[in-house]
Amino acid sequence: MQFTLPALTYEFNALEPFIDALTMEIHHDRHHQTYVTNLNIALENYKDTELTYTSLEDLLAQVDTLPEQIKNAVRNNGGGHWNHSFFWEILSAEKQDGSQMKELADAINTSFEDYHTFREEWKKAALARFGSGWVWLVKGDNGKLEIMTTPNQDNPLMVGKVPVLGLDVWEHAYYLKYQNKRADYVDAFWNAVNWKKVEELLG
Ligand code: MN3
Repeated sequence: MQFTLPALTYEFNALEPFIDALTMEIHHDRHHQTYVTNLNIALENYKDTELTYTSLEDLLAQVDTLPEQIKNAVRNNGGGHWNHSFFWEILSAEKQDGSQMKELADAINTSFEDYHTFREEWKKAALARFGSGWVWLVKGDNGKLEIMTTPNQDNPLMVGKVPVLGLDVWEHAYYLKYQNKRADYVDAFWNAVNWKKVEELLG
């Protein structure tokens, strides 16, 4: 299976001023492309052996049991490819008010008391993730939504969870505009969330 870089459905500058155009361009065209390229190289070099998967999601779900020679490459680059593909989709140039979407608002209120509490917990998690990683909103076991973070390019699929929202907190995602101020980037993110997509993912 050969993987390819998905095109963005909006311009690099579409998320200004919250996420700047240069960051989007480098993030998509270089960082994401590198994950795709390195994932393909790793799988290409491994094609003679028994490795069966039907999709990237399938591959990531079995990452812990993959052969040692390919495990880290798939974890880092396959995770990187999936995470960024997901991230581009949950961002939107059109400002959306998630609180006006009933199913979404109900899910957040049931899981976190209210939207404000959800935002606070999300920010706390984003700032507590040391170094590089991601913050996620996932479907929990009891039908409620949960916040989790992962290091590097790990993601919820690797532990059997389904994400509905994610935020890249690697420095490459915000450093040009926000430098060391991750908190400001986390706050700005809410202006660029594609809540319609999130609600769709809630299912
Ligand atoms: Mn990134």
